[in-house]
Amino acid sequence: MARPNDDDGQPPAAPVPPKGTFAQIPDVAATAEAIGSMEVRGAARIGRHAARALGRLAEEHADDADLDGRLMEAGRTLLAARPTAVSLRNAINLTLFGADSEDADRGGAVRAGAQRYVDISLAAPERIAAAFVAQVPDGATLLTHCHSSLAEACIIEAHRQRSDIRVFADETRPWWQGHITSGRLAAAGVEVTLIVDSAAHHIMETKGVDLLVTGADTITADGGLYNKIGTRAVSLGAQSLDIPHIVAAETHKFSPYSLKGDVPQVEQRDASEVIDPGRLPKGVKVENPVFDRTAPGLVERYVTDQGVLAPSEVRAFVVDRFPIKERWI
Ligand code: RI2
Repeated sequence: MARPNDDDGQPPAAPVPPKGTFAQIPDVAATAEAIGSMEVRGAARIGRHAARALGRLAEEHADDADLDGRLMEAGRTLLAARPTAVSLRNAINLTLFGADSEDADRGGAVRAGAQRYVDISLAAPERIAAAFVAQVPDGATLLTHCHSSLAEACIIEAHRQRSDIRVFADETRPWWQGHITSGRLAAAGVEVTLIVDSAAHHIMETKGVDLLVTGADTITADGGLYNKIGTRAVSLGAQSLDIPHIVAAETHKFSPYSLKGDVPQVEQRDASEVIDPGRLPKGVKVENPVFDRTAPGLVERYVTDQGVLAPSEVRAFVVDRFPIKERWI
C-alpha cells in the first residue's frame, strides 16, 4: 500500500490529480444527504466522502469566477450534515486550504487537497494496526464498541499476527453497528461473540477481557474522547477492572478547534431511531444522544497513523500538526 506520509509524519506535497478523478463521486448535496442519513457513516469514511465531493465541485467548476464562493458554501453544507465527528470539519478545511499553493490554481489546489486527504486517510489503518499489534499479546481477549473501521483493522491485524485472539462486540443501539463489527470480524476469521450493550461490564469481568478497543469521532486538545454513545460507560467499566482502553484513530480525528475552546456538539438524533413512535407509551419522552465524552483519564493511549500518544501528549501534538489557517470554516 502507498504511504503518503513521510517518516516524520508530515504529508508530502500533493500533485494535482488527473482531471476526471472525482467525476463519479456524488455531488455535495447528495454527499451531505448521505452523511446526514447515516447511509455514509463512520468518522473516517465521512471525511473522505466530504473531501471527494469538494474535489468534484472544484473539478466541475474550475473555470467559474466564483469558484471560491461555491466551495465555501459547499463546505458549510457538508459541515452541517453531522456535527460531532471532527474528521468532517478537518476534511473540509484540509481540502479547501491544505494544499501548498492556493492562489494560482484554486481548483487544482482543492483537488490536490482532496486527494491528499483521502490518501492519508486510506493509508492510516495499516499504520495504526501495525502499532496496535505491538501492544497485544497472544491469547488476548478484546472488547469493542460500535463499528470503527480503524478498530476493526487493528483487531484483524492482531488476529493475523497473534494466536488465539477472541473478541466481544457489543451491539451499540440504536443503529446496531456492533452487528457490522461482528460480521466483518467473523468474515476475517476472528473468533467473535456479539453481546447486548448492557452485558459489557459483566463480560469484561467474567471473560478475562484484556483490552478495550474503540475508534474515535473527535479527540480534543485536553486528551478527551468523543465517540459513539456508550463508550464512556464501557470505558468506566474497563477502568474499574484495570482493563486499558486503547483508541484507534487517524490523525484527522484530532480537533485543532478545541485549542480555542470549541467543545464538540453531541449530536441528537430522532426518537424514531430508538422506538417506533406508534409503540411509545403515552406520556413517555425519548432522548437520543448519539455520542458521549470519555475523560482523558480513562484512555490509556491513542494509537494513530503518526505514533502512539498518551492523552497528556495530545495538546502538543495538535499544536504541532494542525496550524489553522485564517479562512478555515
Ligand atoms: P472510524 C462512528 O460514528 C463510531 O462512533 C465510531 O467509533 C467512529 O465513527 C469512528 O469510526 P457513526 O458515524 O472512523 O457510526 O474508525 O455515528 O471508522
